[in-house]
Amino acid sequence: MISTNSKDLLAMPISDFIISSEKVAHVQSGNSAEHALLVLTRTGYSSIPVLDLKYRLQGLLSMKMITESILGLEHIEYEKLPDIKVDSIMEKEIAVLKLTDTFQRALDLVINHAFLCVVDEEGTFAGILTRRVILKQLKKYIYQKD
Ligand code: 2BA
Repeated sequence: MISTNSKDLLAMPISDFIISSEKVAHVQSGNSAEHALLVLTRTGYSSIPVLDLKYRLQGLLSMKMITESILGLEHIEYEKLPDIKVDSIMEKEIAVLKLTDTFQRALDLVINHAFLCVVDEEGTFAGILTRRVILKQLKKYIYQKD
């Protein structure tokens, strides 16, 4: 049976838990793959959001997407990096949360995604919700129950 506490948690809006946009490393869709590679390497994150000039969410970019874009038959073609644009290699079909979504929807989605991008009603990027934050909240509620 689900405890009252857990029900409360599941119904909570995610807005309380997000890492706000200014703290999230991102790239712009018009950036080159070379720039994106630098951002990913310097921040240490394996995947980051892609935004347009108006801060609207466009997709996700990972190290794997960059590597695959320069994989030749015999060797990795690093010299191509400056000519490849982020929007031609990013993942566009991504799971997205709205600021008004509940913790329950986020919990369902973080099973398959390490983090989720959050947008406002206009599609402007508001931040991310990470698996780490979700697990910390769950832990808090489970221990409270005991
Ligand atoms: P990953 O980069 O694969 O990181 C997996 C986990 O490793 C992170 O889990 C975090 O616990 C740790 N970690 C990795 N890089 C870190 C760093 N530079 N500083 C501190 N901890 C680091 P979560 O915190 O749950 O994050 C899940 C995913 O969300 C990350 O996967 C990354 O793709 C994205 N992410 C998290 N914070 C971000 C930020 N500030 N900017 C951009 N993307 C972020």
